[in-house]
Amino acid sequence: MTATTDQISPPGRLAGPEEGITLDELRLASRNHAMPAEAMRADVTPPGLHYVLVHYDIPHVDADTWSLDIGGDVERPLVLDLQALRDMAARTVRVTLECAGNGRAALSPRPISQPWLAGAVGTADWTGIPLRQLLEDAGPARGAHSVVFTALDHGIERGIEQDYERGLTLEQAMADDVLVAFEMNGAPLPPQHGHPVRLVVPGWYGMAHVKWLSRITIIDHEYDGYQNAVAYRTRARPDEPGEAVTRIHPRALLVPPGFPDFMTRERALRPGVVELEGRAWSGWAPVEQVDVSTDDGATWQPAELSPSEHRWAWQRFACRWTASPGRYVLRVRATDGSGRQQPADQQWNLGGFANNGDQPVIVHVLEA
Ligand SMILES: Nc1nc2c(c(=O)[nH]1)N[C@H]1C(S)=C(S)[C@@H](COP(=O)(O)O)O[C@H]1N2
Ligand SMILES: [Mo]
Repeated sequence: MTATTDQISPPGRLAGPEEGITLDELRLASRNHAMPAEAMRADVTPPGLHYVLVHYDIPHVDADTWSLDIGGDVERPLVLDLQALRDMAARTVRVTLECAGNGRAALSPRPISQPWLAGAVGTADWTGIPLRQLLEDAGPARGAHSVVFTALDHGIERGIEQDYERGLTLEQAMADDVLVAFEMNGAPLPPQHGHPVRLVVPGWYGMAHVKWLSRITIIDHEYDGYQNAVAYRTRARPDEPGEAVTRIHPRALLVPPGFPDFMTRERALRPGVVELEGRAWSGWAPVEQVDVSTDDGATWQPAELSPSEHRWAWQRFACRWTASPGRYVLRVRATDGSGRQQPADQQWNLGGFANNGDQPVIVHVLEA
């Protein structure tokens, strides 16, 4: 008898009340790394420090034989190799990418999946061809509704065998700054970030940015594949349809001040005036305010927010703090122009998606 995909792929579940991180979660966590918090200091995340999330295996793709098919309900189906893409007029867009599951490990009960703390984020300069240009070249047929992005990685999720694949509506796909990208920070894409070509959908959570892109298909109905219709939805119970996860909710994170304890990562700091700095972002509207608390959220003061020319990248904020000896819990929270503000608590849902509760940073200010 051969195994069905159900038999080798467990259903989703929540951790028990006292259940620690499982070996399955540790295995995922050691493949999919976070950005170290100290890299929050840089506007563009240095190579290798950007977070990585891969559902299945990193596929081996030969850039010399790779090509991108654009077809389905179009007037002129296209096949483009890497050189053909490189010969077109490219653009570079600075984009902060964040995994929709960022913060999941702190939820209670914890959804068993990639157990992110708060580091599933990074910012890169992505260079590529505007997707709108490629779609216009192919000419969507009348009645075109959605665009499907199919990747070269393949696996099983919750019993369903699939290529990694996501859909956008035609309107979402035609938005400014959506790129079919072949460079990250001025170099060819590294294997783990989608070599040779990936999609970049600025302002959206990571799952929309399909890596190892191989096919773009225009369809005349709403896309109902696994990653859109089943996986990335916020639900309180498994039998609900839930809401699609789309844009990134506002978040601010500190560059951890001082120096860390090896095990706990709690911070030690000498007394005196310190500049607290960090970065803040939102996919809904530009960040308008960042507040800082040094008393665990009891009181807040606004930080100074640096102006930014990059709509889709995080912005620096800073404030001065006169630190005197003692133990402190620092918190920062962002508010964007749509009125969304980071809540004090993580929002719970079954997948642990889009939760953007503000993060405590524990600081011990030493005696002088
Ligand atoms: N083909 C493919 N694309 C993918 C994924 C994947 O597993 N396969 N993971 C998605 C998810 S969930 C995230 S958060 C981002 C992560 O992008 P990065 O690894 O470049 O940071 O890629 C997205 N694109
Ligand atoms: Mo993700």
